[in-house]
Amino acid sequence: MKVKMIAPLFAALVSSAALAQVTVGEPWVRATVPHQKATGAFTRLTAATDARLVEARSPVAAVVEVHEMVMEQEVMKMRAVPGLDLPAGKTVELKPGGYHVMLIDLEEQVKEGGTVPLTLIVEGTDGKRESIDVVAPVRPLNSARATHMPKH
Ligand SMILES: [Cu+2]
Repeated sequence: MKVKMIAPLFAALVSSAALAQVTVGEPWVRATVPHQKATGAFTRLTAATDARLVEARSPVAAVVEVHEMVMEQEVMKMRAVPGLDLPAGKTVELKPGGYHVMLIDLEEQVKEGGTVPLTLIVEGTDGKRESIDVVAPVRPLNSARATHMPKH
């Protein structure tokens, strides 16, 4: 068994992920307005060895999915994907307008200044799964490009 330490870029946020084969950089969740039922979570994932993000969970949402954005008849739409490949050594960015973790059926408003716990489940090529817990700060609605107001 080989154990490889990766220097964490965001020590405070990834402390629980430091032993994982996937480094989670700068996670954040977009704030919601009252009664908004869904929002996105974003981060940068870097795998030490080939892996795949296969599942995500959060106590704030009844349903959590990994989404991609696709162009359909000149309209950007998002749809769930069964997983997201994380090639070894390559940083995969989950960002507004691209891949994201979708938090659906929110229990309550996600407010700026708060935090959202997220669990990311990654699977190695050997089929071994590992869960990574992170605490993502909530950023304002208009953070980055507000390209997608989810409608589920
Ligand atoms: Cu989405």
